[in-house]
Amino acid sequence: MTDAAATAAPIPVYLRDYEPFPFVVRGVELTFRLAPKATRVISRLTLAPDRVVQGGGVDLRLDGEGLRLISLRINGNALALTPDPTGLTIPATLIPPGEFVLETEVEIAPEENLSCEGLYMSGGMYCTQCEAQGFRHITFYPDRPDVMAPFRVRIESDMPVLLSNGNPGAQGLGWAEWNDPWPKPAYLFALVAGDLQAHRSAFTTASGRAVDLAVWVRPGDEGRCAYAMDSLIRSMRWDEEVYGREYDLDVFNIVAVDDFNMGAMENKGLNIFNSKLVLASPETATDDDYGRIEAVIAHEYFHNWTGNRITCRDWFQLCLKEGLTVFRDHQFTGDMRSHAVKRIEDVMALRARQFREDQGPLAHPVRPESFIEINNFYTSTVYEKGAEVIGMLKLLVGDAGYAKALDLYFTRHDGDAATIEDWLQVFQDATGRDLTQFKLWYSQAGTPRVTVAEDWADGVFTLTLSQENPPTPGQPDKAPKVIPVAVGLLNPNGDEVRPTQVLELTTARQSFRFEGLAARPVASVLRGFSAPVVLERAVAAEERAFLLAHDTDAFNRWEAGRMLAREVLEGRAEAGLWVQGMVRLMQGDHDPAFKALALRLPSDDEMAATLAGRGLVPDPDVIRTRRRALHLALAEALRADLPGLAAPLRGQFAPSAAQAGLRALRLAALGLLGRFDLGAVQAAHLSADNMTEEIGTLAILLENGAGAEEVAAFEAKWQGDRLVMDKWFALQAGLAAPDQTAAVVESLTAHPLFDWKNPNRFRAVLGALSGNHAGFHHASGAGYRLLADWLLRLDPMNPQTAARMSTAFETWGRYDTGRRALARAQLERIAATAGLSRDLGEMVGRMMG
Ligand code: B3K
Ligand code: ZN
Repeated sequence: MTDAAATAAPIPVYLRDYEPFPFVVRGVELTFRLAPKATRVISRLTLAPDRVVQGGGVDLRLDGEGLRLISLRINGNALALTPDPTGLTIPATLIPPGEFVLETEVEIAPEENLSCEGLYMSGGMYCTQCEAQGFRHITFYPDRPDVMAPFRVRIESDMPVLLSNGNPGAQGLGWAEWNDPWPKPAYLFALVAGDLQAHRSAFTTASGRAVDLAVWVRPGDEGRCAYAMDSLIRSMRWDEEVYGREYDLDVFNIVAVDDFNMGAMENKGLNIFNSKLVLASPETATDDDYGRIEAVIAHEYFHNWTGNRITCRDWFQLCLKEGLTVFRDHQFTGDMRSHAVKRIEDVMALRARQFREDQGPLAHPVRPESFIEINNFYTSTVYEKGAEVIGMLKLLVGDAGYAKALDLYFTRHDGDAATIEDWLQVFQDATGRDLTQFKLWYSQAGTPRVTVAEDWADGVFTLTLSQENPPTPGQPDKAPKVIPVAVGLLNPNGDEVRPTQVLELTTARQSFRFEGLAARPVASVLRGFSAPVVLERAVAAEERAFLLAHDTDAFNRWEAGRMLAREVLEGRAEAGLWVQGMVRLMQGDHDPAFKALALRLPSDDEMAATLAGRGLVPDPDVIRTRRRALHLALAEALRADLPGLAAPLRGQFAPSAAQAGLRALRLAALGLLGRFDLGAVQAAHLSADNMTEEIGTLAILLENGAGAEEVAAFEAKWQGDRLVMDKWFALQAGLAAPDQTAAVVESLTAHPLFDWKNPNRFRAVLGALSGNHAGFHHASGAGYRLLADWLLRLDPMNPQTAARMSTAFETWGRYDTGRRALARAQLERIAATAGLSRDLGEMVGRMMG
């Protein structure tokens, strides 16, 4: 961003200041004359005062940044007004009464736009990204989600493929028209023009509408679209079957672009995707890539109803569409794959990102109350905790209540720009449940800590649950929340004596009695991770081992192993019980994907968070050493079983959940085997016929300080493939030994293929640096310095990605004084830099507290 707006003093926006827009936009007609250095955007808006909010007699404010205004007319009469750095105000005195037409013509330069926001170029094609406030970089417009209008678009360009939202209209040589009948906010606008190839299919909706489907990619990539298309078709069917939601246009287009700030974008009828979330073949994509493609294709498709047909009144309501859509995509993946495995993976991700956010200086409520740069609030809290909140709501009102509420939500709010109040009202009306206390989940930041105490007397088992809601920035005191705690009871012989029951903890401390038991039971608490809380429970290691062996709830069975492993890594429990539990689990008859998850040790960052949560100062080197030692102890105990567990799969590759689970288990076993037999890993690497095993085995070699030759061979083989080379870069930065991390990263950034302006490549190297816990937090401060250097370099060009990647520093307060001083010095250096973006400036300011 080079315009003045980006460098002006940042002004926070507050939820409490919301005011409706005083005009309605009845129609939008846009003409684009595309040219890399001088694109003309001609806009014709039909406007009228909004009678509901008594508009009229007020100024008309349009947003616009970095636009060269060529002409401005109202009802055909030219106006000579000069825009300010953030937009254009048309004084009330110049606005005729009733409906009027406002025409503007502006010039922009997509080729010079390297921010991946607004209209920009990627790999020779034109594309757009408007959410949250990119449309104002394209033309003057009331760029806010509560202004919804039908759009007609005409694109003029010599590019062969010209796409926009809605249904195709007339077209000819060098031009095409598109017509989107569904009123939408400007953030859902999209345009693509390029030399693209289509992978096509078709879908007929439940009510008989024929929909043409296409995945558009650069020539040469057509062969890698089948899985994305298959995922789309399954998503469309699922949303009809599970939520009764049908698609509503004649076409659905997906376009893959190489330069993209995030995963994908749900523009109406024209989803734009980061190419890494579309393109897949067994040779180039891992099982995790396939899983993510399926989930993100579904997520963007599901937004058609939760986000597009019903959108957000203002950006504070972001979780209304994101929390719900994440919740829906989690349900979808569970249905497609395994609910137990999906839940474990989601909780691991929640703890790694959202708990980390909630327990640091960037903590904010699921519905924030102020922001400086809205793009900084596309966070794990809004998305993942937003989804957890919906999961709790569903538990509290039951499946039938949830289904009833969702039906009411879709009928009552179709076409609306809605709020969290609207959403909760729907649940109150559909189920009769008072949600006043529940609403605190939207307004209070921070992860509650729930403590469990138990008592056994006179045949009565009592569980006493207490909750504590720690202070977060700007929120020193908090009221108790309603926390659904799913509990089951097991007999000492392992049978379940009480099936899962949801206890509602609504006060600071509450007791729940279980009567009629013959013997003291073993409690399985917080089954399925029924609430996003930290559970504090002083349990003997033997009891954890018992639950690891017997719990009928798959999540809690995994959790028992996880907690035991954490305690061993903290030095609070002996390794033996955990190791033996794992050996038994591996010999048992369980889903291979589940076994693979059980074998995964808590990450270094998770251990640092655990220690910090107990008021201790984590030492990254000690954490790393202990983790390696426990891994070795497990390898030794499992020695006899490893060759069997690591055996190659038979038959043809399929990206199915079943095969993915088997491959994950094989790789986990190879990782253990590699502790004494790197030859077996090298052989597996050489014979790999799929990327999951090729990169997975390379990772094991690097973790063990080997793999130099294989790294070189991999580069020679894959240097022409951007997505695969991202993996190559990430692996080396992420797995470098602590003392060498900074040097390795520096040499990677000097590599001719290190195109730092490409967000995927930047993330591959610098994101992997921050994920290398002991390397990034090296006592020399070299990791901190290196990341700060690159953030400062990226910021003037792509502030969104720079700001997002700065969150590597959010945990700086956890560590020892030396590291804290070094990290803080880098934050201060960034903050003191002249011309810092609003995005990075806000993040660094919040992190410094
Ligand atoms: N809604 C977009 C995210 C837009 C991010 C803007 N900085 C993708 C998604 O959540 O589906
Ligand atoms: Zn989304």
